[in-house]
Amino acid sequence: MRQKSSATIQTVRAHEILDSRGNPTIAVRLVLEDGTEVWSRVPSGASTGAHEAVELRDGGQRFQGKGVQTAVRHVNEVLAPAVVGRSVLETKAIDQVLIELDGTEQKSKLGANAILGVSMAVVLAGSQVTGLPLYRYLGGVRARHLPVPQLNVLNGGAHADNNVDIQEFMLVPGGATSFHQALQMAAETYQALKGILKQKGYRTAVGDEGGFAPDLRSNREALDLLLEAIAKAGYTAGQDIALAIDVAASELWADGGYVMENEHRSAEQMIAYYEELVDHYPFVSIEDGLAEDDWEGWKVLVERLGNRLQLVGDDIFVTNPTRIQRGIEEKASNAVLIKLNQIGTVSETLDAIYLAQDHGWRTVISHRSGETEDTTIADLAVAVNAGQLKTGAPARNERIAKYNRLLLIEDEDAALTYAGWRAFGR
Ligand code: 2PG
Ligand code: MG
Repeated sequence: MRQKSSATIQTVRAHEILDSRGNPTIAVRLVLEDGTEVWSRVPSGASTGAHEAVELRDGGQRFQGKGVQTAVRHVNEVLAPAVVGRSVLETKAIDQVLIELDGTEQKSKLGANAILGVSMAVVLAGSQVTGLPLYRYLGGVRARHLPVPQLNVLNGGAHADNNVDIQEFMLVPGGATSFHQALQMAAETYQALKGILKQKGYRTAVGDEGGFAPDLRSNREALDLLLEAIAKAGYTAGQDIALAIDVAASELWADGGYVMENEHRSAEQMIAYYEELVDHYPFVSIEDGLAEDDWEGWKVLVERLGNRLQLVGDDIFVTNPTRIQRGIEEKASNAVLIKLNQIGTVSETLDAIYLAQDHGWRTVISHRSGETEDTTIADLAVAVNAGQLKTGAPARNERIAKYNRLLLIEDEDAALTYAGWRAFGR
């Protein structure tokens, strides 16, 4: 291991930059006493859960209220002075300082965006100073698998201006033998899908995560289009590439139930609908099939479908160990979506992941719909053997940056193998 002279933090400075939707977000530049310099960039969601850590926005006129100058100031004036002079190798202790300086349940005082910018910069610097790639620095010798990507190729819901109410329709190339092959299969299917949409006279403009966003007749039509594209690209649906959806059902919640395809439905009716879909299509995963506070519904969902496929909780758990613990006790899921900015520090994110894994839950590391060129989540997925990563379509550079990072990791580290269907218990 190449040990540089000093891991001591010299300066930490935040900046307001733009994310992939053109909204402000935070970048943090951290410099060590030995001159090592790193940048972290914080993502931002659209279908945000009510229980997520708070993303601090300025309000007022600037950027329609979405400025982050206050959060930038909190980094520069409150967080930076508390961490300067400390070693970046003490990640957990530094995260604890950040958490205590905020002192609120949802990091609403200083802002989870401010806190995460610093927390991510600290591990990035730790990786630099130890001479280890980030996934090795975080995962050590335990890091073994490259994740199966979940690629969102048709966008709806809060991520697109179309009439489709399921937020994400994803390709899951678990049948590949390497990450390279998985990405190739997905990219070829994505291009095939574009051709099919054009042929049918549909729009091929894309949504926030790079997936196509045409107006469609139904959710089933979206799924049929994916099957057609998989076949056209020369692959076998279910065997080479399976399907996944993120319903983002918190966004469909209305009057104690759900509005899907213009019909008001109970949780029971939503579950019956998913059962039908799972009977007809090669699904391996349904994310947020029910809403963030519908714990009773989730328990029924798991009873009915939990032994057939992965049921991923995003808004219900918000990467929060306390909520995940409740989910484990109440059998309200069998997998969890992991987003760094839902909880606000790297240490708490690792706690959430290991808690889930220790109880046999699957873990899906995730981007946000508002992203940057930051690739931390790609390394995180490898570090913790998450087995799965969702980071959008194989298009748009803020998505591709993460996939490209994994291509390079696979090229460079022969000790890693592609997780494949093992990540789904097959
Ligand atoms: C989700 C995410 C990412 P957002 O719901 O899983 O796809 O969307 O970042 O808008 O919450
Ligand atoms: Mg989600």
